[in-house]
Amino acid sequence: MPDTTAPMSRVQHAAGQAQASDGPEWPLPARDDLLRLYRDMVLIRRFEEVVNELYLQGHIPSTLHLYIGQEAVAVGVCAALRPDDYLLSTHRPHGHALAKGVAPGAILAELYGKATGTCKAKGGSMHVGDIRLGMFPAIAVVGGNVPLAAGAAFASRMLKNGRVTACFFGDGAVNEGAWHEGVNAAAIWDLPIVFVCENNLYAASTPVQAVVKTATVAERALAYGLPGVTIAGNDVLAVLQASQQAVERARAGHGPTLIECLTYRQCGHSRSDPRTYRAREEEAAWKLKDPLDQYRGWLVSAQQVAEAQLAGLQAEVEQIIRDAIEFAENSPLPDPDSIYADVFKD
Ligand SMILES: Cc1ncc(C[n+]2csc(CCOP(=O)(O)OP(=O)(O)O)c2C)c(N)n1
Ligand SMILES: [Mg+2]
Repeated sequence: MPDTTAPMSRVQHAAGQAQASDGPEWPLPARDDLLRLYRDMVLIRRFEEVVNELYLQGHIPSTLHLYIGQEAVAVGVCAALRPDDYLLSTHRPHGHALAKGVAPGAILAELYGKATGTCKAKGGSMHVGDIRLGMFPAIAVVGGNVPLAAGAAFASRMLKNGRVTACFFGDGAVNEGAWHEGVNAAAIWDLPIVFVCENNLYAASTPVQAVVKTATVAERALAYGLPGVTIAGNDVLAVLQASQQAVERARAGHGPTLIECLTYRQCGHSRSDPRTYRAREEEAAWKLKDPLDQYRGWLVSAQQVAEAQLAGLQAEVEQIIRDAIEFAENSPLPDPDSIYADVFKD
C-alpha cells in the first residue's frame, strides 16, 4: 500500500522517462531526519523574517530576494545531497545556502557587508555561497548558472570524484538561451546534475503561463532526452523523494533529471513590491499550503511528535539567529586595502 501517512500527494505529474513515483517502496526517513527537515525549514523561515526586519531597519545595504514560502524545496533537495556535492543558486539564495550548511552568521555578515561574510563583503545577498561547502557563490543572472552547473558536473566526471551538482533556478530561467544550452550539454554528456526548477508561478511580475506554452516545465525535459517530473514543491517529503531518485541516477552515471517543484513565494519579488500582478485570494490559497504548517501538522498527527519537541527545535533556531545577528553586527568592515583581493588571479 502507498504510504497514506505522507503529508500530501507526492508526484503530481510525470513527463518523459519520469523516475519519481508514489510507490510504496520509498522508506520514510528516520525520525531524527524527519525532525531535521522541520528544523531546517524553520531556520530558513525565521532567518528570512529576521533579515526582512533588519533590512527595513537599515542594517543591510543593497537589495534582497526572500525565500519565504519555498523552504521545502531547498531543504528537500539538500537532504538528498552529500556534503561535498555541488550547489548552484540564484538571486534568491539564502535558503539554498542555509540548507547546504553555510553558517547563518557568515550569510548575515555578507548581507551586512562585513569582512566575515561568505564573500568577504564583495558579493552581498545575491552572491552568497561557500565553495568549501560545495556551494558556488550564487549567480544572479537568470539562467546564467545552468551552463556553469554543466561545467561543474563535467569537471566532477573528469575528476571521477563522484560529486553530484544540484542546480536551482526559477520558472523565469527556462526561456533563457543559457538554460537550453546548459540542459542540452548536461543531457548529451550524461552529466551528474539535478536540475531543480522552483516554479513559484511568477518571474518578478510575469506569470509563468504567459511565457511557457506547455502545461508543465518538466515536460520540456523530453525534448532534451532526460527525465522530468513535476512535484508538490511545498511537500518536503515529495521533494526529498524525487531528489533522492534523481541524485542516485546522477551518481550512477545515468545523467541529469529535471525536477519541477510547484511552490509559491509568500513575499514580494524583492524590496518594495506591491504585488499588484497577483490576487490576494491566490496568496491566501497558497498560504493554506504553507510548507512548514503542513509538515508540522503531519509530524504531530501522523508521527505523534510532541508539540513540546517542536517548540524545542524552534527555540534552538531562535538562538542560532540571535548568534548570527551578534556575529554580523560585531564583525569588522572590510579593510579598504583588500578591495582587489580575490578579484584577480595571482
Ligand atoms: C538575464 C537576466 N534578466 C533579467 C534579470 C532581472 N531579474 C532578476 S530576478 C528576475 C525574475 C526571475 O524569476 P524566476 O526565475 O522565476 O525566479 P524567482 O524570482 O521567481 O525566484 C529577473 C527578471 C536578471 N537578473 N538576469
Ligand atoms: Mg519564479
